[in-house]
Amino acid sequence: MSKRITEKSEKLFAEAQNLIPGGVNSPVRAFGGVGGTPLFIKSGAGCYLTDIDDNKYVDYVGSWGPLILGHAEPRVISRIHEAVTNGMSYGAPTELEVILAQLIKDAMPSLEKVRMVNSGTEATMSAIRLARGFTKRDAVIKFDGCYHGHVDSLLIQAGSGATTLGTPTSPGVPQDFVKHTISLPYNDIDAVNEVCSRRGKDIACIIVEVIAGNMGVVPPKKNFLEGLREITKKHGIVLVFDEVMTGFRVAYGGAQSLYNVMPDLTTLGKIIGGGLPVGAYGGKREIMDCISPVGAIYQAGTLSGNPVAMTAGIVTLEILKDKTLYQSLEEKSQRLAAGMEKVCKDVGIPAYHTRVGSMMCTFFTDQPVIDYATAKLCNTKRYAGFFHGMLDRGFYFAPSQFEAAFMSTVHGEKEIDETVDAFKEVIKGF
Ligand code: HOZ
Repeated sequence: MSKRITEKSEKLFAEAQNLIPGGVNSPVRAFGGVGGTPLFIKSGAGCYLTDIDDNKYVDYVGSWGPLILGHAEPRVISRIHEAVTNGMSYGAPTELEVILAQLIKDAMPSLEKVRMVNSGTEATMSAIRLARGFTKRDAVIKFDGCYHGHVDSLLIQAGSGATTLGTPTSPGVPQDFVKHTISLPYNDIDAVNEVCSRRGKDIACIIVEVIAGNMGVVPPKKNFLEGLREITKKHGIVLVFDEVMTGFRVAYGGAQSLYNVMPDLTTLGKIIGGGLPVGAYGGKREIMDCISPVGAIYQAGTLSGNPVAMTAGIVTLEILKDKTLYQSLEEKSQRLAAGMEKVCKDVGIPAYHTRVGSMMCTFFTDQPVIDYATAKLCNTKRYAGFFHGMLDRGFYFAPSQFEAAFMSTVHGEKEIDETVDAFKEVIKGF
């Protein structure tokens, strides 16, 4: 292992901090959860990232999930080039929006109608408004440690950067804006039942990350999703699956196809933009038709459905239609997760490993992680040691214990085995 030089990143970070709050445009990137200076990235190719000091890393962040095909996938890039030559955005309908909506509906039949937006945050914010307008109720149930973007009413007990930086409930969100939000422990169906049996008639929707991915990766317990479906049906509550991370990631049909539970509304992002900023929400026709201009619930966006982002999404989903890609993602992810798990056992480092398809997490803890309370018991100092040890050896994982690692279709066995070897070296030093 040669000593990495990160002079240019350090210099740029100092400059950036004078111009951009914390030097970053999204908090987790600042390395606050692990210490040190964030890397400034120059380029990405396949499963590799190169920073401005010319250090090369195997990337397990993949732009936080969207790059399931790796960086600068040639077919995606060439179609984007083509799209750009026709103009960037028209603020008027295009055929591309219809094509992407159809691809999404074919993959996830519970989305009878889809509205495109520009980010996951926009998607969840709009879905909440829609559920409230549709049911004419105000209260919303979310789960501790789930993160649905930086929507005011959902920014309580939130995971991701909010947890990483110790502000799961953000200042600046007036109490009045969250007085209708009820946050319950993830995976605790009894708690949901209890609240709904008392207040079912007040609750507009339950929003849940089908596989929680913002407190590390925490899969749903058996019957948790089925329980949510049953309870929401009984009380006329809209069930919203946040599949911003899991849609087209854990399966082509998303986590809902994997667990075979169909929500009323779904939010999407990440992969459906193929690396460009896109979000979407969709679901039952009778609910979706309450949105303006058919219904009265307002939601709009100048850049929504813009042709460049739609093109990136279309080509990505077309490539992903090849189901063998998911099989190979499963095998590679299994190889990495099993390798890391074995290393922890062999070396005697307590760790809990979770994985669903190509989303995975190593929690440094000696007990199972099933919810936010157990996720927070992890040894974050140890995670920081893991993160920097891996970085020094050329492997880029999320700079926070409370995020996921992502495999892409272009990671090879060679990179995976080298990752496991490096991991062994790192944790032997713990
Ligand atoms: N909220 C994102 C992860 N779940 C982090 C995005 C970023 O910092 O770029």
